[in-house]
Amino acid sequence: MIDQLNRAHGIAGQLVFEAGQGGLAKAVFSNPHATAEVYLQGATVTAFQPRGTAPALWLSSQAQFKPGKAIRGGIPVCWPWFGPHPTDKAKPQHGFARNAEWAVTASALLPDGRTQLRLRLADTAATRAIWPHPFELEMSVTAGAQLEVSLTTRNTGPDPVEIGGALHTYFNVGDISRVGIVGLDGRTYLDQLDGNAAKRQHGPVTVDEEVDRVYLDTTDDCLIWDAALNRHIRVAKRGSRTTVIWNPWIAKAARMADFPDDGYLTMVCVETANAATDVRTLAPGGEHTLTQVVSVKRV
Ligand code: TA6
Repeated sequence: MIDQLNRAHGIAGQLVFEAGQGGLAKAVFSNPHATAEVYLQGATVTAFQPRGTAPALWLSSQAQFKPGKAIRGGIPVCWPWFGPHPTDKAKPQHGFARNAEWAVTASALLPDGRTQLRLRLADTAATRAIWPHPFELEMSVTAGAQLEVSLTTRNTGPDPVEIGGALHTYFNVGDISRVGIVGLDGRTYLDQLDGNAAKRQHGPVTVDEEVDRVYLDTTDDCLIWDAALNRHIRVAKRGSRTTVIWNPWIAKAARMADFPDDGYLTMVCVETANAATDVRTLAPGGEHTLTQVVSVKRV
């Protein structure tokens, strides 16, 4: 498997496939701009580190790397719904794309020195048993000074389908008590911790308790100001009008087996989503692309 991947898609000195944690296949990017890693499990980007700065993404030290299990950290792909299934709680939280093994379809060294990997997931009997629709999903991961991740959904079936989801990105921060997230001031959010009550954001988002919010009607960039690491991380997006902010804080961190008890101190999720009022309906043959662009700036 690994040898086959390297023969078909490896790029000498830029992109190599190897057995990662739990023996799961991963692609390792290395170019003059940055290093990055993508597991075929869930097409999960688990690392992105621009040269000269600390890792931009947070990956749980207790993440379980095994088939069928979402990797805790990096950029899990929530699809074809965000959060619990709208009507059937027995269906997997955040859909099934992050639990599935994706196939590599292409790789490229782009003229500007960035490295690109493309992966694909299409319907199977197993997915149709969960969600009775044909589909084709493509993930494109491009690593350079910025990380660009795009998830394209194609409706390959005869009926319209409703698509939700998110690029559920875990960002690495030096000290959550010294973090402010700018870009959501004045926006309405649904507070997932208060019965989805609609509230308004005043000023930067700061975290000193569990935060689980779906911000509505926003296409703006978010800036994660990280004083402890003297940097900010810009999170830009396309194809999304909802941004989710999450930090589990102490009690929830302690309850998650794949999340270290003190992990909440050095992470925050800023997720590029199609959730709540922002789910999309795709006509037969239609497609939708959800894109997140991450860049780091020392300040
Ligand atoms: O993005 C926020 C959220 O929906 C939270 O409610 C929390 O459940 C988080 O996702 C992680 O979900 P997971 O299924 O990966 O444990």
